[in-house]
Amino acid sequence: KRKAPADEDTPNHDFCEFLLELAEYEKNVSRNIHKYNAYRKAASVLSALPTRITSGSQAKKLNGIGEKIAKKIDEFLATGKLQKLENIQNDSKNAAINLLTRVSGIGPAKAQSLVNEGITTLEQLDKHKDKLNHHQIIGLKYFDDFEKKIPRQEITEIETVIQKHLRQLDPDIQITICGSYRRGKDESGDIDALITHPSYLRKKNKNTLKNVVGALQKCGLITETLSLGDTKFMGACKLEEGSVTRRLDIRLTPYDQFFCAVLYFTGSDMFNKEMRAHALEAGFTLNEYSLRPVGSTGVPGEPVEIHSERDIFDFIGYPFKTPEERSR
Ligand code: DCP
Ligand code: MG
Ligand code: MN
Repeated sequence: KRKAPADEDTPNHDFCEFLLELAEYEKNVSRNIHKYNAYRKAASVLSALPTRITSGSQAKKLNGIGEKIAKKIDEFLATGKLQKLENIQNDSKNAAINLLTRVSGIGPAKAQSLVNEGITTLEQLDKHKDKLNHHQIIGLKYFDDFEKKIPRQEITEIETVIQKHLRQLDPDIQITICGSYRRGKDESGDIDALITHPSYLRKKNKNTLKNVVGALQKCGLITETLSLGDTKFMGACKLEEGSVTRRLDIRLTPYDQFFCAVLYFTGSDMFNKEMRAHALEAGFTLNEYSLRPVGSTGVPGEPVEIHSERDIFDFIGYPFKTPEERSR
């Protein structure tokens, strides 16, 4: 669940680093999602700059960087650190909350209440499993594994295994690995698999996902289930005996919603936010299911017919970006 740190080879990497640390603090400890988004937006803007920022006032000219962040950049340039961040990091309660939120299934509110009950380490958490649900227990069990990045090659191999078993189940099922893998990253935090079937059109398809998960359990690939519904599986898998256990998400999408689903599930989350905002400005509402025009009444109309990812960009007049270009 830790978001990848800023790319180390960009000229403003150190600014991005402290902005992302502040973002984590706002999400996990303050629980201020607006500030979280603001810090992430600022980091994303800075990470895309080809040259080094040399002053706060220069940074302020950028879209997404205001007075407060400009001041922090000046402080960081002058002193090499940020007092606010030092204070945050030196507070042991903050540190404990941050640690516990790294367990899959533990959110900021749960972490807060555990710390209030005096649980501040993974060892203590392990002794109080009665306070955890199934997802959180598995998250704790695989704490180290789930924080290890997954090399691209391993995801490719897992995809091959899944494909083989899907073919045996039903040769018409299609699978696309999305997320950071589809954006071309060398390593990923988890595996995001999207499946669809030509005969699955909107109507509920009660058993497809359960059959898929069942088959992948039977062959030993899926080792844990965190949650399983009609369209969404969250769990864990292992390529072979002795391999690291990996987080695996599977979503089942109706065939006619495939391109909106693949766009959403490819991300990044920041890119999705920007694209959805652009869609609204162009008079459309975009989500993982459909693209719909929003009339003057504000009520969304019937979904637009989509035949490719590019169609979605074209409809809202947004310049097409390949998955590799969507990582900000
Ligand atoms: N997503 C989103 N908003 C969220 C969470 C997810 O739009 N709050 C979408 C975009 C993500 C995709 O789902 O790219 C997959 O989510 P992940 O958390 O798996 O993120 P990534 O695959 O992008 O990165 P990682 O390598 O950390 O898994
Ligand atoms: Mg992912
Ligand atoms: Mn995921």
